[in-house]
Amino acid sequence: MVQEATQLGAAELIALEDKYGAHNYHPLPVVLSRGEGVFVWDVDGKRYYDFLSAYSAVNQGHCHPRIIEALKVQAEKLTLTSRAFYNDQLGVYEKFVTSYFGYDKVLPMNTGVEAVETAMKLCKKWGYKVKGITDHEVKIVFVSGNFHGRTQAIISASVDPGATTHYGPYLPGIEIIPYNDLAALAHALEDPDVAGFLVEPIQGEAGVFVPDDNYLTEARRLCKQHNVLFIADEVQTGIARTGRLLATCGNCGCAKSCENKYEARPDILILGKAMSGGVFPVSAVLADDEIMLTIKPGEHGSTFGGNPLACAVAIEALKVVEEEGLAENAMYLGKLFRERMQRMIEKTDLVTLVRGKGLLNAIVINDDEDSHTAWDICVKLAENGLLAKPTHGNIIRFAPPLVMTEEQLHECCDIIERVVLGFEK
Ligand code: IF1
Repeated sequence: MVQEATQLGAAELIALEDKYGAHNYHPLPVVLSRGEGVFVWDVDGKRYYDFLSAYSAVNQGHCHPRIIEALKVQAEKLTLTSRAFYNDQLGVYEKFVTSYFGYDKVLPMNTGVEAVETAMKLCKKWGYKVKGITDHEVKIVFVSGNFHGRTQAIISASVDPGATTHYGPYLPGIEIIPYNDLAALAHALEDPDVAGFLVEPIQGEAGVFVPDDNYLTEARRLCKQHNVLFIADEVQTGIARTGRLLATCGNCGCAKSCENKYEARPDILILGKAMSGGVFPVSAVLADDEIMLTIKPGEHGSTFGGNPLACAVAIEALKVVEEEGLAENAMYLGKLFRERMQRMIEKTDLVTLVRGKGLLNAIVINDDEDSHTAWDICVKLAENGLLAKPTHGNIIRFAPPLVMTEEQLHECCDIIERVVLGFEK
C-alpha cells in the first residue's frame, strides 16, 4: 500500500481525494508526504516552510524526535485499554498535566471539539448541582465570530452561515453576545440562569482577533461577580502559541505553571491540538474539584480518552514546550514578525494591517472577502516555498511551528515580502 501511494503523482493523489473523499474541504493544491521541524515536503520533494502548523497543532515542529520516540516506545507496549480498567500511564499523565497547568483535575478527551463539548456538559452540571439553576434552564454565553468546532451543540453557538446552514434544529440554552464587549457581557451575566461564559482568548478562525488588553481579566472578574464559570477555549491559543504557555497567562515571564501565572485564570480550561505536538488527537478539560467532581462515574467518557499512547505522547510534547523554551521563542519571533510585516505594509496598498500575539498572526488583504486575492497570494507563497492559508476570504493567517530560528523567520519574511510586493491582481 505504502509503495503504491509513493508512486502516485500530486495530480493523481488530488484526483483520488476528489473522487473518493467527501467534499468538505478545499485545500491548496499541495500534496505533502514528509515533515521535519518547521518544514514539510511535497511528493515531488519540494520543501516548504509550514506557516499553518496544522492549525497550531504542531507547535513543537513536525515529527519532533522526542515525541515520536515516546510514541514508538509506548506503541510497542500498550495502546488502548478503555477506561473500564486502569492503565499505568493515565495517573502519571494526570498528575503531570494538572501540575503543569495548575488545576486539581483533568478530564482527558481526544479532539478539540470533544473537549469543548465536555466543558459545556461540565458547566451545565455545575450550573444545576452547585449554582442551583432549575433543571433544563441553564444557559451558556458565547461570543459572535467564535470557532469551537463542528458538532451540533457547538455550531449552535456559531454565527457563521457556512457552519450552521441546514444543520438545524440547534441546541437551546445558548446566548451569543458581541466579542470584546464587556458591557454586553455584564448585561448577559445578569440572567441568573447563566452558568458559564465560553470564549477563545484570541479568535483564531475569525481572523486572529486580539481583544482589548483588559478584556479577559475583566470578563473573568464579571463572571466571578455573577457566580458564572469563566471557560477558556485555548485549543488553538494554548501551549505556547501566543508567546505564553496560555493566552490567559499573566506576564510573570515564566513558561510554566506558577501561582500567579494566570492573568485571567479560567475556571474551566480547554486544550487540544498541540498537547500532542500534532502526533495524535489529545485534548483535555481542566478544572478544580468543585467543578470537576460534579460529573460522576458513568456520566461522561470516551473509548479513546486517556489512552496510554496519548498519555505518553502528551507528557513528552509538554516537556518539549517547556524545555525548549517555545513560549519565549514565540514571544520573541512574533514581535520580529509583526515588525517586518509592518515595514512591508508601509510599502504597499495590498495589505492593510498585521495583527496577532506571539506566533499567531494574520495580515489583512485590501480586497473584498469574496475576492480571490488572499487565495492567489497563498498560491504564490506556496510556489515560493511557504505554506499559509486564507481565512474569511481576505485574511491570511501565519502560524509557523514554534521551533523556528530567528534566521529562518527572516528568510520567511523575505519570501512573504517578495510575493506581496511583487503581486499583481
Ligand atoms: C477544521 C479554524 C483553526 C479551534 C478552537 C476548538 C476546535 C478548534 C479554538 C476544535 C479547531 C480547527 C479545526 C479545523 C480548522 C481549524 C481552525 F480555522 F477553523 F478555525 F485552527 F483556526 N476550538 N480548529 O480552533 O478542535 O475538534 O478540530 O480538534 O478543519 O475544522 P478539533
